[in-house]
Amino acid sequence: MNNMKNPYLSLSPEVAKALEEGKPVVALESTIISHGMPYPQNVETALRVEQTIRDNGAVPATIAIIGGKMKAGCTKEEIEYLGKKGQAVIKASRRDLPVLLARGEDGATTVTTTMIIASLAGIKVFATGGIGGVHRGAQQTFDISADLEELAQTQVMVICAGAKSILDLGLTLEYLETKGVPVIGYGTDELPAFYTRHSGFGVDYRIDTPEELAAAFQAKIACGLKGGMLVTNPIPEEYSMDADVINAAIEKALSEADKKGVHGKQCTPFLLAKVKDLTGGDSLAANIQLVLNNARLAALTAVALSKH
Ligand code: PSU
Ligand code: MN
Repeated sequence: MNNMKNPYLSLSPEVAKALEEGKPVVALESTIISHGMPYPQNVETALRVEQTIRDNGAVPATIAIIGGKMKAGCTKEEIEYLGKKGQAVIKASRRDLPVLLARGEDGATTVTTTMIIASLAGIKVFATGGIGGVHRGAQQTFDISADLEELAQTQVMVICAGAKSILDLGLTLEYLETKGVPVIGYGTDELPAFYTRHSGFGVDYRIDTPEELAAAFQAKIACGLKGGMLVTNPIPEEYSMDADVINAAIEKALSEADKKGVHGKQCTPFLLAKVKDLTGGDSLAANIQLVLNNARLAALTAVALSKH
């Protein structure tokens, strides 16, 4: 661990103490706050997620870049600040870190940068909603999220609700296979598709308990295998959306993005916001529930991992 030596890394006192004592800690990303949900539901959700992690025995560490520091453990005020500023905060991926840190700027961390900072801090488990992946049409656009490369190289377990079908799920799985990232279904053999429990694509392994998730990741760490593990946790049945409704909204959002020529880092936030508008907020409600569900599983898994 090099958190003492890195002048850009700043742990909150609570997170620092928990890590020192070997207590379970769960990392949380901040792009989901600034770019993934509208204000004020983004801030409310971020705080509920933190509470859920506490209720299940772990310490939450919301991760962001504030004033050129990589923070592991944001304050309530910092979460409120990121949530209010929304899309005006820079969405920070791996390539953005050097300049943002050198300039003392702020940035909302994606799955990629949250994994990097979690790993620097010594946090092994990270809960979020959805990950980036291979976009539809990537054969032409080359639009493949840096999240997949990070999963290939940084040793953090990422617990999500699968990937949205704004992506090409089949190609996303192929990419993860090539990169040697285990894709686990929690209580399922099928990759969940974020808003719905089914995608038609199989996962590598089904695991049914937090203890077994922890044991598998511990084995990876013990062998010094670089890279993470992707745990896909289906949205609870009662909150899952009608597949036809959500797929129609996704198709519409994709064709609008295409018409407007949306590309690069704007692509994912544009599609997320469009889908939310088109489904009249139902997708937001589902989004909130699946994040809470992932936070709970992440906390239980971090607890199990802390016993290894
Ligand atoms: N997918 C979601 N919600 C999100 C994101 C993706 O369902 O909030 C965010 C995450 O921060 C993810 C990032 O890491 O978008 C991926 O962006 P891109 O596709 O530009 O790599
Ligand atoms: Mn992209």
